[in-house]
Amino acid sequence: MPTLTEQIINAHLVSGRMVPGEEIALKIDQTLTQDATGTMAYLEFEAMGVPRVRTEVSVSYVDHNLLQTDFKNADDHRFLQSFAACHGIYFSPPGNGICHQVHLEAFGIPGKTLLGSDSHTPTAGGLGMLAMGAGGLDVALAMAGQPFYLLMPEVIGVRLTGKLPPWVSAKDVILELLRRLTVKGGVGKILEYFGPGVQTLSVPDRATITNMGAELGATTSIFPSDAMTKRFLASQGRVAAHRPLRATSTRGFKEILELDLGEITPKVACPSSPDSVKDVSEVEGLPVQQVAIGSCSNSSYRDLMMVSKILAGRKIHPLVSLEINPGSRQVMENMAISGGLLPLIQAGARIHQSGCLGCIGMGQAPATNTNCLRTFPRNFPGRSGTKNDQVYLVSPETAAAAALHGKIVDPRRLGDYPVIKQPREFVVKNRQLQAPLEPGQTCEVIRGPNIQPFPKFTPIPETWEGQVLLKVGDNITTDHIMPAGSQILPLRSNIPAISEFVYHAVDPQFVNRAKNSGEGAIVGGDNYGQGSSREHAALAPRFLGVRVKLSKSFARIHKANLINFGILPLIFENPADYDRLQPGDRLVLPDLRQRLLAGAERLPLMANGQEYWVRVELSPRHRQIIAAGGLLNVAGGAG
Ligand code: MIC
Ligand code: SF4
Repeated sequence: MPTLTEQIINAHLVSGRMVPGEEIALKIDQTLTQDATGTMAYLEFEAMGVPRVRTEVSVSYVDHNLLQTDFKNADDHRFLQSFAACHGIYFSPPGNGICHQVHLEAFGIPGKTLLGSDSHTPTAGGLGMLAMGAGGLDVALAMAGQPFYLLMPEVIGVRLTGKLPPWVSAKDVILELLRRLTVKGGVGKILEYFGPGVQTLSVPDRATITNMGAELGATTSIFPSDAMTKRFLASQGRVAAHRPLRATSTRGFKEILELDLGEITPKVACPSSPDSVKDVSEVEGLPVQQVAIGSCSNSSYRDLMMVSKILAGRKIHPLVSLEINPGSRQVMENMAISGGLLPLIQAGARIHQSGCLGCIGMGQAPATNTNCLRTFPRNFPGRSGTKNDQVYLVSPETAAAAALHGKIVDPRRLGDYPVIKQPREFVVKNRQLQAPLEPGQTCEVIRGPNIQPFPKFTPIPETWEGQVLLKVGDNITTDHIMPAGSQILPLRSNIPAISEFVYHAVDPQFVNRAKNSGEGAIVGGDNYGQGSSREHAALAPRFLGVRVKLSKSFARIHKANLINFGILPLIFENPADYDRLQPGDRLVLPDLRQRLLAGAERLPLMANGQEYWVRVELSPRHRQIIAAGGLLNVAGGAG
């Protein structure tokens, strides 16, 4: 069996053929959720009536909604904790760390499949897992023992040679790939890394690269499991989880990209897209007022120790606020033990609890008209919480250099490159993971008033009529559709309330228009719905009456979420028709239900009396779900 991807898929294949573009179903070994998507996912799991998860391991992390400005987040945390205890799920409490970092440390196993209700779940690909992001409902189904359906991706080989030069690190590798491939370059693909350069990268480095494969739109990214993987698992007290895995031939790669690590230079993704990549040297001198180091892409022990060594004995620039968000409690503890925390404190850093924090706008919003350097994976407009924000994505090395100088500086100017030694054995005994109760033990799920019942959705009508409610451009993110941040994230378990914020920053009138127009459609460009896995970006528009989305192409997870909640994703047969449709246009899809269920691959669409043609790229299973008005209407969701 040639590629590692094919080996793992083959071992988990429940149905379908491994032919790119065909629908396959995979057995899922492990699941993860985080709180912002997890509360809804567990409510959906509960609706399926399955008493205990049927996976090998399922973990519920609390890492996103850590601000407790009122009862809502705290209530959801209690719900998640009690729900996990009752249903066979491990629980990682607030402050314990970002789901992806903790999963690498405590649960990831090479060769296993992992489905997570977070788009950065592919982080675990750094350990040789086939790890994918999905909407909460798909994760709920996996917990209920159902397979995960996806289109078989093309496997792209990325052949790594050479070794990273000093001051260049894993973040620069993935930024280089984003420069080459853009935010839609990975759609429908899995990136599999191989070649002699692989062994020069540690597991956390690999995880930085697979993490931001999400920004390429890739289904996932994966590294082999080798001696480096074994060393990492041993350092976590889990050497027994190791097994060697690698591609045995390159025949299965659709294409091979060559990347000489030795040629990579420090990179920066400029505002406001992860693929607006330049060399750091091109933006040197730009004043910087905030530097934030953390997130699931760069907050491992190595990353923070690097920053600590760079700052040791120095003070940060007086006009810079340096925020340190450790990836996990374990990272913090081991930093403290090996003396890495003190230099950060003495240099003037603001050290926060472990979690997502400013990465998803939960605090740490930058000041107006200032530049901000972050080691995070995303810099979509306004995501930081500040309007017109100017967020640059960089490596920890480049971030630390800016914190010292108050401006962007090529880190290669800093002198000797610090050597970071990974502990042979991390102190792991304080992992604050709570195991579930044994079956049969009495337990109670605690629900606060923030949790509102799930809305009911109607099946698709025979003929659909509606109006174009909004027209947007290319690469619209789920942050545009359903923003996050401290005001909106606490409403994730209350669909009527969160729906008030759909397309909030793009068009503040959208919600009223949708509510007053009956059913409607949204018209989008290429790669519609890229970014986060949040199913609320489908669920909330659906609640407002959006039944159809028309675009030039869709991002994978968002398209799956649309289907799950009964929204019909249609593709312009002639992309130029995008220019002809306008907000307010009256649309009719004649005999929609019958055509959809009969398997029509193209549908006539009447708009203002003119006929257009749209493509339907849906499997028979998808068509059933959409016709029923959503997956939860199909035999309790387990269909
Ligand atoms: C993100 O980075 O955008 C998030 C917040 O982690 C999301 C999940 C969410 O919206 O809750 C993701 O990546 O899927
Ligand atoms: Fe959290 Fe940011 Fe990672 Fe999303 S990208 S999981 S918000 S740290």
